[in-house]
Amino acid sequence: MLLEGKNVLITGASRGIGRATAIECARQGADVALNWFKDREGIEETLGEIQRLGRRAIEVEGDVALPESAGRFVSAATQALGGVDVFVSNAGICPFHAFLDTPPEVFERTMAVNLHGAWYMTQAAARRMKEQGHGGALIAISSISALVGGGTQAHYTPTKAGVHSLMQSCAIALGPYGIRCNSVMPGTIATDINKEDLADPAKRRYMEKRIPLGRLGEPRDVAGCVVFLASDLARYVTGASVLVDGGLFVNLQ
Ligand code: NAD
Ligand code: RM4
Repeated sequence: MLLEGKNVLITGASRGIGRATAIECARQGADVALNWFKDREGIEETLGEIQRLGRRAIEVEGDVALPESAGRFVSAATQALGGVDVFVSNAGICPFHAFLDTPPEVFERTMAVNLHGAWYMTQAAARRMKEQGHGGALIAISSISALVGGGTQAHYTPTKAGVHSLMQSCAIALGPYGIRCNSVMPGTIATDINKEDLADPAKRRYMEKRIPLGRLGEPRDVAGCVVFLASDLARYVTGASVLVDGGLFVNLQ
């Protein structure tokens, strides 16, 4: 019960890594507030699983790309749960596209959701934590893509480097308030975001072969790391980033 008594807010919690993180946080004793967008069926499933664990959960619809979604989410969570202890910026998109003909709309939407959304949400959660006066933990779901490129991800990888950098700057800005800021860098985790990209069996096998642990990641592999960073076990960890990639990043030679 690493998160007993904590209220955890998570964006993009209707499926994938966000859902697994919400469920693991609840299993560890947290109450949760879940942001979602255009995926009612998914969020109902996440809520159902959390209620079965006997924890409190609320859902708040909102497009993270809109600045006003952030204040609404944090206010609703504060009202329903009583405060904000942990905030996880997870919502993201990756519409794989060849660089040379990526249209401006695809680039701008990816930036707006992944980077601007993370920024507004993080700021709103941090403001609330400062008001409460007892610290907190901010965690961004960055990526191995913050460190390496992707030929069909040139609009995406800068957003993941961006949220990693955001956590580094926030660690400095918010340290005086006892607010810890870290990022998690998943490798390749099998979710809907890359279902199509990995549908080609040759590409999937190639990816699997490059991972020392011999398999793609599962959403719950990432959730465990988020729980650690959110918990008091990580009380002296801030400004850090943790790769959760089965060893993929170091497997260069
Ligand atoms: P996913 O597609 O399963 O989940 C993405 C979630 O974000 C969904 O619940 C979706 O509804 C939500 N979302 C999308 N746009 C939104 C918006 N505008 N407002 C609010 N919610 C929105 O994908 P996932 O793999 O679980 O991705 C979650 C995060 O993990 C993303 O930030 C992604 O960049 C990151 N990540 C994923 C991988 C991977 O290999 N799957 C690797 C590294 C990082
Ligand atoms: C990650 C990483 C993965 C990819 C997802 C969509 O950051 O690049 O390999 O599948 O994004």
